[in-house]
Amino acid sequence: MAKMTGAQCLAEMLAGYGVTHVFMVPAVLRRTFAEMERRTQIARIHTHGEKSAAYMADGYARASGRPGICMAQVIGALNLAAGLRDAYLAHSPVIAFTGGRDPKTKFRKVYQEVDDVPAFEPVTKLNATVDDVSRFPDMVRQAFRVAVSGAPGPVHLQFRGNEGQIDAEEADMEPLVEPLFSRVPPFRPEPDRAQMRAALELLQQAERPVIVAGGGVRASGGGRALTALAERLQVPVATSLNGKDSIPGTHPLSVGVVGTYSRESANRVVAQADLVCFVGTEAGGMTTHFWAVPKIGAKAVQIDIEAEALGRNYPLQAAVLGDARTTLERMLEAADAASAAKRKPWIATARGICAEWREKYTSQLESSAVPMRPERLVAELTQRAPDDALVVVDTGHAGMWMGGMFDLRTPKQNYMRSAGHLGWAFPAGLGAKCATPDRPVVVFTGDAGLWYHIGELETAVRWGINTVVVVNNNGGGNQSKRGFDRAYGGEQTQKARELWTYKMVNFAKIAEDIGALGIRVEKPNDIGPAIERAVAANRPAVVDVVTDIEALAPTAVG
Ligand SMILES: Cc1ncc(C[n+]2csc(CCOP(=O)(O)OP(=O)(O)O)c2C)c(N)n1
Ligand SMILES: [Mg+2]
Repeated sequence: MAKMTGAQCLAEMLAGYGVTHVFMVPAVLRRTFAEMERRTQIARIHTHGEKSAAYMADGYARASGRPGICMAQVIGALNLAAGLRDAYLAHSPVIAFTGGRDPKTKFRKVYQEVDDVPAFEPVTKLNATVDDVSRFPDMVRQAFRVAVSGAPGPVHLQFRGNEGQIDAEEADMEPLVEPLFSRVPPFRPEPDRAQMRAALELLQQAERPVIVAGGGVRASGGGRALTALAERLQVPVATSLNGKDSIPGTHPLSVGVVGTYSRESANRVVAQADLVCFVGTEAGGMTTHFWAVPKIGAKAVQIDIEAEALGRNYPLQAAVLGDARTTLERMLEAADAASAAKRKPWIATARGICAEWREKYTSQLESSAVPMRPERLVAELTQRAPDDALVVVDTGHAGMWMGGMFDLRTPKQNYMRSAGHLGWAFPAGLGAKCATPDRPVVVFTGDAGLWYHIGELETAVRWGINTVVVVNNNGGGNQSKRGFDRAYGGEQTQKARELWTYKMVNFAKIAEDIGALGIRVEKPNDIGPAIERAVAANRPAVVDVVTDIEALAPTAVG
């Protein structure tokens, strides 16, 4: 134990946990920032908003498996809480620090203050206050422990003082660090042998099984074990959006993303399966097209690290509690390859369904139309994304186009997606690049998505965060078009377009103005070279691709 300030303790602990960047809007924990400069190499990225700071921390966390740290003073706390929502939905280990009320002044209408703590409740696994400086070490350790354990997720610590001035106080403390909790997963629980065998037997007996792999496979680094098991037993693999990078899209057993933002082939294969094996997925609404694919009552087995996920949405023939990678490895060790032969016809059927999907969409994927088809843009990205690219995708149409039509070509490529919040991808892509500076990071977003946090282009330039942003720019949020047609009882009025269209803007020009590389693309043959140039530039870059505002992504097959 040594007498030290909270600021010294916190700076040393963050460095000890391997934190390389923190994301925030000042002013919070100011003395901690001074100590970071004195004692650590931590980069202190100040952003243009607390929500984007949270998204950057989220992108950092999902890209690296290490907790992402974001911060706000009391007045920015709810902006930060709003930004934890996506991390909560996607099980991303984000740790948020805020300033908070001082017992000496609370309830006296102190400047900028409300009780922020309740607002963090629905978006965190742990939501706690640090009221005495001597609690810094144990509370920070608990924050890391909770964020990365089990199904990971956000944590909030509120530090006393609107700017967390408690960090100036002294106590006898030891800045003890537990490296075990510096990344996901700290533990790899072994499955119960009998339960694992029961699931395996069912998979081996099935004639038309399918595996649905989710974000839990990605978090446990289970992609290789998943692919090996699928190959050994000859089982097609569909994924959730969060699990898209657990098997390359070009693998012969991959049938695509299943659910609502999906690929028709995946939905058809899952709907025809005689057994669905869920691995590391909550089998939530998005992954099952609101429990229509497969239908409730379909024969199912499930593997998850959280007991409460097992059977929540589908009654199970076998439930296996365990780490996804470990469980898949145990199944692989025990798998009977001879059982694969009977699934030859099923594999042929699944391949046929995939071929039908490709044939159906070839004309769009190869379209030379102007204004361009988004399908062509996505096909170009499949071909041009570097072999080790980390692709970060927004929601809405971006999630539909990319989830359904983009393919990862190698196991070294990764994919992360907004769990529902428009505007997440750009800041998340900046955070991801901070976490993995040696990898090309490519963001895919619509124009409405980019507008949300476009100010962070300045952050990217200021810090040299060389993320490439590909904008599917149609001058509006045209995913809303169908919804407004329905709302108007058929076809919307011309005036209704004011509800979802914007001024068509040249984002490449804005990027250039701020000091990034900007490339405007108006012809399909120019997309590929523009992406390659942007990736090679090693600068923050925006590839602004003008596409057809009437183009709508195919809806899910039920
Ligand atoms: C925070 C948030 N607010 C609203 C929405 C609803 N929403 C989904 S897609 C979308 C428009 C998307 O526009 P854009 O990014 O330009 O993509 P496009 O549909 O034009 O391809 C909206 C408003 C959302 N997903 N998240
Ligand atoms: Mg748009």
